[in-house]
Amino acid sequence: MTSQASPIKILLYFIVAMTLGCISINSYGVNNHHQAIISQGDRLIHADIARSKYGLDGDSINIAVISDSFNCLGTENTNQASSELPADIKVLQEGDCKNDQMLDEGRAMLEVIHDLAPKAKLIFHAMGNNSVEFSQALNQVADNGAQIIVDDAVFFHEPMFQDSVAAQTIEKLVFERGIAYFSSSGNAGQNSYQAAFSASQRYPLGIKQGLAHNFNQHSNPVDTCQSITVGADIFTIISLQWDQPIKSIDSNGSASDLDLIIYDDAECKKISTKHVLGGTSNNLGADPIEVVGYDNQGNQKRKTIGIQILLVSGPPPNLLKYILSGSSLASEHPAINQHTTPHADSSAFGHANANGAFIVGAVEMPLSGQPIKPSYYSSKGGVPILFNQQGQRLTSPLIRNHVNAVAPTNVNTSFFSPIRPDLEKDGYPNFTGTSAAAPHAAAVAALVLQAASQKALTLKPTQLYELLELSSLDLGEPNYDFATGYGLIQADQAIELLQKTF
Ligand SMILES: [Ca+2]
Ligand SMILES: [Ca+2]
Ligand SMILES: [Ca+2]
Ligand SMILES: [Ca+2]
Repeated sequence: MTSQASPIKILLYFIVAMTLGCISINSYGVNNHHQAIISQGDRLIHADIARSKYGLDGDSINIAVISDSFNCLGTENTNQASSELPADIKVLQEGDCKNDQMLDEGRAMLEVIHDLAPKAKLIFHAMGNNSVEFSQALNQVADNGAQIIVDDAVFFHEPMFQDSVAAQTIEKLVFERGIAYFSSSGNAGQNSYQAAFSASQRYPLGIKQGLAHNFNQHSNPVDTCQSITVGADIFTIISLQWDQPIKSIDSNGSASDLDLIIYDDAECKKISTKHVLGGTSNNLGADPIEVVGYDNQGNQKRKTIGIQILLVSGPPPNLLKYILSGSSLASEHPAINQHTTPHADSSAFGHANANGAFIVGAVEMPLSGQPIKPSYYSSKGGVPILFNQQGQRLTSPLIRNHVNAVAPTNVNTSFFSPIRPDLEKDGYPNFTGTSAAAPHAAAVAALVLQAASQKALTLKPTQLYELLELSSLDLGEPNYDFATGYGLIQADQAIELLQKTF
């Protein structure tokens, strides 16, 4: 995409880049094996044991996946792929297949669920273009009987510090309709910067363009330019937000206007004109959000650039935060090179921080004999909610225990994605990113709900979550942590805990 792209094209681009693990598929590798392809994650989280020991298969439990598309690639009915999904999937709305960036990641998620909970009834709905359309998708799948919903969508315009329209819908579905909700944490990893606005007394582009933020937390020497590196051959997105209420969900909106300027060099000498989209909208009375994209497509190397944050008008925010889009491919993953804020690098935001949602991070499926490692790109929880749904500031920040748990990524499906490394070299492409982790958790939830129904029990989502959390294998820092939550999901232990508790 170039800077001449039409607004519609730009919008499309942002939409495309919103789906986690965003990559483009150039070819479809058909294979000739006839046995079922089972995610290696099935074993790692003992879903295989839960099935065999307790006779579970997810029978009669309805699970909905909300993601980019189901069968835009047209490969669903080709030999191997067709045996990897049940015939009666309800596709309520297909993604926009005219957009050549649709990857059928939703179908890959469904394949994972079908491996772990083979008798579960599956539903698909496209995620839509924004939080509002996503909300409609949520209600649609709920009205079609979903008992469990899982999504992997990211909307860079979703608020960080206040519950979005979609986050509010999720809260209702969970607490009023008893639907269990699973969301991938995101692939941003540690790529978030967070600080109070610090006045540098410098106006690098002139007084009218605004006062530059000083990135140096020690104040001196003043540094109004932060070096970051964007991924190779990809469009990197920065979502900058600050602590003022959101206009788009019924309030007065932002009292301040901030801009984010991108330079083609790490010292902020030359403003980038060719590669940048957005960053300078008027935020007064609108949302306190600037979404900026840097187009590095076509360049096979990562690129180091400089960013500047300017206060154009209004009071200086007490808190500003940005999150970079990420990738499960190291060459595509961006980095913040200086003035990092390691104790404030939370990056699971928007509906991936909704009240009542179970947020799933990722661990890499280990090669045999290797330890289990959290994925470097798995987004951390801890983003503070600062405003209530009416836009009034809370007396103290609300921090939810998100991420809730982790599940495996880098696992086999029949088709997704041929351009990711097939690490264990078994000939099946590996599905990577937190998008691959979340459906493992949702499938285990189906086994737990089935086991509960066999005891004539209807579990509330929060009861289900608690069973998954308390039976998880602790990872990372001892006990709960924002990177791995309560730990790695263990399906057999969750069922055992259910049997003991109820
Ligand atoms: Ca399969
Ligand atoms: Ca602005
Ligand atoms: Ca493989
Ligand atoms: Ca831990």
